[in-house]
Amino acid sequence: MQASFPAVVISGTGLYRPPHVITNTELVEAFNRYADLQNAQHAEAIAAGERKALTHSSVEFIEKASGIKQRYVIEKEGVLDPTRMYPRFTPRGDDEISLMAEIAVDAARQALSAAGKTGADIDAVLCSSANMQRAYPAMAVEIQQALGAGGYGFDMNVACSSATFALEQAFNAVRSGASKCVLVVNPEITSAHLEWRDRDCHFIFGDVCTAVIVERADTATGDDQWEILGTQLATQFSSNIRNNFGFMNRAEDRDPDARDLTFYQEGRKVFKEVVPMAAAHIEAHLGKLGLAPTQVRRYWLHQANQGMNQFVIKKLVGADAGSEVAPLILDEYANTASAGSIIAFHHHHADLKAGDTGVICSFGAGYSIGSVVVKKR
Ligand code: CO8
Repeated sequence: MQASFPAVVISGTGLYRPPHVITNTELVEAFNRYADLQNAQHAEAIAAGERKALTHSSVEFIEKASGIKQRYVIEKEGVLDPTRMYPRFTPRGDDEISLMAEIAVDAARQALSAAGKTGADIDAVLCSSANMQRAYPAMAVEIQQALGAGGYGFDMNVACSSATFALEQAFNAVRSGASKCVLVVNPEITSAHLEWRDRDCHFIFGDVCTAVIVERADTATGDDQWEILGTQLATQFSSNIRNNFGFMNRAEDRDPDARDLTFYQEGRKVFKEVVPMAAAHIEAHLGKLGLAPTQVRRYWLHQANQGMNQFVIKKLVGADAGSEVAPLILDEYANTASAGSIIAFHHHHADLKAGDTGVICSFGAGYSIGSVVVKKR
């Protein structure tokens, strides 16, 4: 006999948006100043052929190759200082809330308010993002305490698929009866692990935090509920998106400024390999639920590259679909790692009607792909 599970819904979302914007023009100006300084400093080595001169970045390239026009960051001056090129954060004491927890609590309070819940209603907190501020204690436990939540909390990391993978954990915890109301937060402080001195990737990422409340349909009281019809996760190992920063670095006597200790990738390979994987994954998931891709009203896709999303949608629905079918937010936010598909959902779901279906889907490092199929109640 098949077990019957209660209906589970997403009943609220929240979004922390950092206070500072870096436009492509500002970004490129800072990078080009940095490149000129470096080239002047190493002029002799460059002339002797011992070192390659750095080439200027360009706004036109960034917009054409990615669709990104700007990004939000928590701290701007350090990033744009050509003698620094990364954000400047003030260290906090052990008795102060950490930055990751602070932005997660902000997004969580918005999601709780949208769902008509308080922190006391939450009995599990999943803090899921591409990088963690520290190893322990878990940020999730800190967030749990700050919100006055019960139950348990833990951190998890599946790079750009951290949000969808956490949503599956939340969905399973609620439908199995293990948890009543789960908070998923995705604080992405990408500015601290992006290599702003590398023109191949300096334009890609932005900071943000998203939050999602997952609970049983029979406890949900908010007027904006999305039943989770199913989740599907997949991984396949690849080194094409990588960051070797970790606790072993000191013991390996690594130079802390080594290039592989921040984000790096083979962007073109990622583009080519991940598009067909993501499209096939979504199609198979929908098939299991008895749905054809053309029956889906909206796709809230991972936000890494405008062209990637257009190809995925073309494979799924067989035509160039506009923002009505697959809204883009990366022009404004850039790639926000795991938060991108959730931001797209947060901003672009209010016009859908009861019975409409949609797919939240992430794809990224690992490789990892996660899809969550939802229906408006
Ligand atoms: N300005 C001018 N020219 C440039 C620039 C620039 N800024 N950058 C590169 N170029 C040049 C290159 O040098 C190259 O020149 P040449 O032909 O002479 O060699 C030319 O432009 C073309 O370069 P590419 O082939 O690299 O350009 P693409 O068209 O492939 O575009 C992209 C590059 C935009 C990166 C594209 O490949 C892409 O978006 N790929 C998909 C990447 C992706 O989705 N990655 C996922 C990453 S996110 C993730 O999984 C989570 C990681 C964890 C978060 C980390 C946070 C920091």
